[in-house]
Amino acid sequence: MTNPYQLATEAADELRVRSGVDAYDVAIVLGSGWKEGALALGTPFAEVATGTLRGFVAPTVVGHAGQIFSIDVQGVKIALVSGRVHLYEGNTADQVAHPVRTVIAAGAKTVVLTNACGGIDLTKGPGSVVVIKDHINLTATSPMEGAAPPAPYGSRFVDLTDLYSRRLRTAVLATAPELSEGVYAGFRGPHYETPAEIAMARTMGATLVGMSTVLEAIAARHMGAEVLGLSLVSNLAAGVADAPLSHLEVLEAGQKAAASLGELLARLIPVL
Ligand code: 8IG
Repeated sequence: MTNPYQLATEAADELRVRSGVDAYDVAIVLGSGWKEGALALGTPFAEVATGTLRGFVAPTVVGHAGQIFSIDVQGVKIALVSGRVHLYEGNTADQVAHPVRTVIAAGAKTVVLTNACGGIDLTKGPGSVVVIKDHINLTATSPMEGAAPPAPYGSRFVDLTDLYSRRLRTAVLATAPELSEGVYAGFRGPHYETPAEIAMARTMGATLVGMSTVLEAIAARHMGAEVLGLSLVSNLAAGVADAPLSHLEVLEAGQKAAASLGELLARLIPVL
């Protein structure tokens, strides 16, 4: 089988041809609720269906279509990656990481990972945007598993001390002081947690829970990109409030937040 880096390089070459972009500056991976706001940043001058690129698996989740939009925001070439894929769809860690590896192979030096997640902290309820300070990978897998990465990529034993770039976090908080930071616990899902699992995550130091982001962040850091993580809290996690959780609630929270997420991204682009 082709190694994941070779596959990403080939997909990146196809993406370059189809988009006309020689090298992206920034990639933004769009989680639930973020797509509409991100598309308000600028009119795409190219749109590539990920199903036509090597190595991409089709998303199976409602609200996640597989497309890479290319936009130019004041000279910054941005790839908007819509149609994230997850472990819980039956994908491997490498398949989950492939879109991020592709856009980095296509030049992106900064990767913004957005998501919708559950909130553990009652003071950061639905609609809050939280900057990811660090994560706890509870998926029991890693995109670094498998054969050693080929040159020029570094060792599979990648240092994650500064996984979510301090430089970017500082710049983002200076620009958007209304935001706060949190620790994201990445579960496999797709079931939501039990109240006991949320109590465990809280004890471990997590303030956010989700089913994405962690594997992409590791792969992006390994390839040398600077990583920023932005979470939209869509629901309070199990047992935090009295109400049951629903996927519909998640989609609605995203729709309601769309305009403000777009404005936030527009403010952040110049400081990335
Ligand atoms: I949106 O409560 C969203 N994604 N694991 N738990 C997990 N993922 C989520 C949740 C949640 N809400």
